[in-house]
Amino acid sequence: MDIKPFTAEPIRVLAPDGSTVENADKLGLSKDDFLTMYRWLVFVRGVDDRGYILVRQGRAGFYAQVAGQEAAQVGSALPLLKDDWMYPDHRSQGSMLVKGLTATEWFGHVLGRMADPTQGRLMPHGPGRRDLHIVPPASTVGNKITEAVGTAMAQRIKKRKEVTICYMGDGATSEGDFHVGMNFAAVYQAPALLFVQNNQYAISMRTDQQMRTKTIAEKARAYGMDGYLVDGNDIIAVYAVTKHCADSARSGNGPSLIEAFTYRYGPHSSADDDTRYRPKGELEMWRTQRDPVTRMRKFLESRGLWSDEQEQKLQAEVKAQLAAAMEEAEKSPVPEPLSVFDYTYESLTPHLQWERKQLAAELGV
Ligand SMILES: Cc1ncc(C[n+]2csc(CCOP(=O)(O)OP(=O)(O)O)c2C)c(N)n1
Repeated sequence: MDIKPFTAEPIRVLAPDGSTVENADKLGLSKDDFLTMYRWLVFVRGVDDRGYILVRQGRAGFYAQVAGQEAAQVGSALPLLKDDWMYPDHRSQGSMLVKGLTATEWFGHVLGRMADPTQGRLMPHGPGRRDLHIVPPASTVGNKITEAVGTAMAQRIKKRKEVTICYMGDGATSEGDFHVGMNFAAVYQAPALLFVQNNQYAISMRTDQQMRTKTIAEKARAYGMDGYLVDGNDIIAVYAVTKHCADSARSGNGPSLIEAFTYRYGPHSSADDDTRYRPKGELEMWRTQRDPVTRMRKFLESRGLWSDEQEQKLQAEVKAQLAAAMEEAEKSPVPEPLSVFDYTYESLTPHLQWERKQLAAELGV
């Protein structure tokens, strides 16, 4: 398959009904690769459903679902190598799971338990894992883009082969950080993949209210890098485009911008009411006609690779796996209150020493 930048229409392998519009066999993917993709899609949706339930049950305070965007997340994380760097944003848990964060760690994070690799310290949706090169996202939209490009530049200077992927939403591309990051990445030919999940909304603001170009991908041209528009609900296409850009960056050909055109099913977060700004019928159309999980399943079925029995077995496996992960996360203790002072400064500033003393007195420890 010839992967070209700046296409007018999104790059696509699978049509919404699961039939192929490109020769999927030319990508060098095996039957097992396709099955792995599908299993991840089902797993990520399962994690997300359960994560959101925690908020509905009053056991967690905040959740931002990835439902609808699973193909963009899984498809872009699968081609990465173990030591590649990942800068997720606040809606990237699917990609983090593929990179190696466990479901127990994710639920532990949502519940603020010690099972969270960052021990309940960071903002919701902000875990990371040093050994997996997952850098925790920050709450400020777009502010990790320059850091990610810096990490990519560092790999180049050190003559290392790791690439850096930076996830952002369409809203983040309206921030100054995006433009600074794009320029630096191109000028220094950083091995960076700037991956935009264009779910068409920044909370309630539609993309046509925040930019004048038709696509985000075309902005790459102005910085001197390639920009790829891909159907973000087609996992095979997302995989192929991301792999293409990762290979290119790894071979010293610099950065790429990828726009995965997709849609989120849930509200922006558990604190949002999306019925106030979505046009009637839009959500239903995406959910029933464009779903990334159903699309991949239909593709597998059309090749005789998947049956109802296999589906039932997989759903049961994922259910059991996630129930065990949730149990483990819930068993994990909450962090010691005084530990809030640990790990940020090597030695506490006088003010923090005073605050620590106050809290210790309050707690009677
Ligand atoms: C600098 C900054 N401005 C505003 C906000 C409030 N805010 C949080 S998420 C968000 C929308 C982000 O939209 P997008 O980048 O498209 O990602 P999505 O949530 O759709 O995945 C906004 C405006 C913020 N956190 N930081």
